[in-house]
Amino acid sequence: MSKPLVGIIMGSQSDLKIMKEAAEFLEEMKIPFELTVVSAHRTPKRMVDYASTAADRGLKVIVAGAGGAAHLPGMVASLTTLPVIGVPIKSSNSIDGWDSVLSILQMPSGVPVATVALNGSKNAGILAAQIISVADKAVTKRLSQYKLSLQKKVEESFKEIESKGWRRSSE
Ligand code: RP5
Repeated sequence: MSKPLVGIIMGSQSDLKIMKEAAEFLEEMKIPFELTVVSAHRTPKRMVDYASTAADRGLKVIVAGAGGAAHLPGMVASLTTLPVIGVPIKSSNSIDGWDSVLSILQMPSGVPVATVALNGSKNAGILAAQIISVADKAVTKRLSQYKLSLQKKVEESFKEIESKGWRRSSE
């Protein structure tokens, strides 16, 4: 099996229902990844070990998801030079989701985390694939096909809507 290029980590197993969307996209793009639970608050030593060895283990990008007081993505970013994509998760301990969005988004200058939307794990997988594609033409090709499929879906939807004969109000 090929060595993982993307590390997907999350603060709790309860995050998996959201985080699996990143994994599924990477599978679709045939990008090897690893997926595990690393908690900033409950397993801090594991977090330090994971983040500080990630680059030497061959990972190219880390996707980190957490809810509530979501410190995992930022702390991991402080321990590695790899790009870190943060996924805020609306979890059982979230107030309304803004708590984890802001915890992940509002990083101090010098320690960026590329933050996707609340529960936006699929976009995190897409962004990770785009980072990998910079040095991998086969992934670039698969991503182009994916983007084309998005375009086709919208084309089909506007053709269907327009076929109903509705007109714009200015016409
Ligand atoms: C966060 O607390 C985790 O990332 C999760 O989103 C949330 C709740 O964790 P559990 O109580 O479900 O383990 O650290």
